[in-house]
Amino acid sequence: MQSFHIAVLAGDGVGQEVVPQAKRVLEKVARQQKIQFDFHDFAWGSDYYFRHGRMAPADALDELRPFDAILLGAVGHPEIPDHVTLNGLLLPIRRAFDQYANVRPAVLHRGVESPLALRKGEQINFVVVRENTEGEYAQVGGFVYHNQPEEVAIQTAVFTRRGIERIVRFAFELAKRRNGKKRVTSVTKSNAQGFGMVLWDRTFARVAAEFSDISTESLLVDAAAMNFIRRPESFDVVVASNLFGDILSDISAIIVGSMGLAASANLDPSRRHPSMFEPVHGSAPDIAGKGIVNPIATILSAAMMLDHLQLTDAAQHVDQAVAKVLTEGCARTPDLGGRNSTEEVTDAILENL
Ligand code: GGG
Repeated sequence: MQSFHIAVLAGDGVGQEVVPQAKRVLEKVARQQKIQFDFHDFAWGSDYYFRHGRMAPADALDELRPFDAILLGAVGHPEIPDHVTLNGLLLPIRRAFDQYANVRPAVLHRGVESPLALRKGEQINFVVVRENTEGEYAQVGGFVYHNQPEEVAIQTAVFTRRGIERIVRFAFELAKRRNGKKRVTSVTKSNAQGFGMVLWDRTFARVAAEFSDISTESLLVDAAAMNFIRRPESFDVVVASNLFGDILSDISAIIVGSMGLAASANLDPSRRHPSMFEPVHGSAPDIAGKGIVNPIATILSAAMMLDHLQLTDAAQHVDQAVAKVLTEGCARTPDLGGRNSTEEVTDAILENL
């Protein structure tokens, strides 16, 4: 029997509620497909921080390295600065395991209402590919005269030719594989940021020349934000820097109905390291502990994990079960206008699996 070792980091807030639901789905699909998941739960995150003064042990990355994949819930706590929680757990994992491609699909499912007034028959089905290891998230900079009136903070964005080239190439290859419009949109702000983003534009043009069957478009990030609302149906694969990809994928999540549906994969396409799968949403302290968080973003992230582990049938079965529940509207959490609990939505998905 094929067996997979999965590191599970439920993390903070609603992460503790959605990850057990994704595990229920994975356990059922494993029984059906005659595969096995060995889950190893790591109690890292904000509770760990309150006890030890850090989000995870010093050798956390070494502990995670041997796993086939990582399933993560959320990080963030109202009593700990966000830069501490993010830089203490999530970002080091993405960087250390070279998970340079953050893939965030945006699909408007049948039965789900978009807040946009779409023209009849228009579909939203695109994917944001976010550069995940450098750019504006590179931890380069520092404070001078810390906490003094003349304090200076320097935050440097790092764009490398290698980093841009590999994410742009990943986007083109994804566009080739996808059954979509065969189109890649590159997003920068190169009119204002005349170094890193100019290198991005040049690199995009150079890589695009290798893919004559894929059409291209280059947008400034402000125009991209506008066009996500104005013409969302026109996008297929959108490639953007770390910060822009993060912001744009919140827009893409909400126009397809809810942050509670937005899945993501942090991929090391070379497969040298474990890749990590997580919902786009954070720890949502306002609804944590109420049993009403939507588990679907995490369940769809688990389906992306199955796909990455080359368990294609299993991934499709989970996607189809979710699609059926959304189409029929038989169970919905409040973010989608329903009254069902987190567990009830998972129950409905399990019934359809
Ligand atoms: N689901 C993971 C999570 O908690 N994300 C919260 C967050 O702030 N992420 C920042 C990022 O992805 O850059």
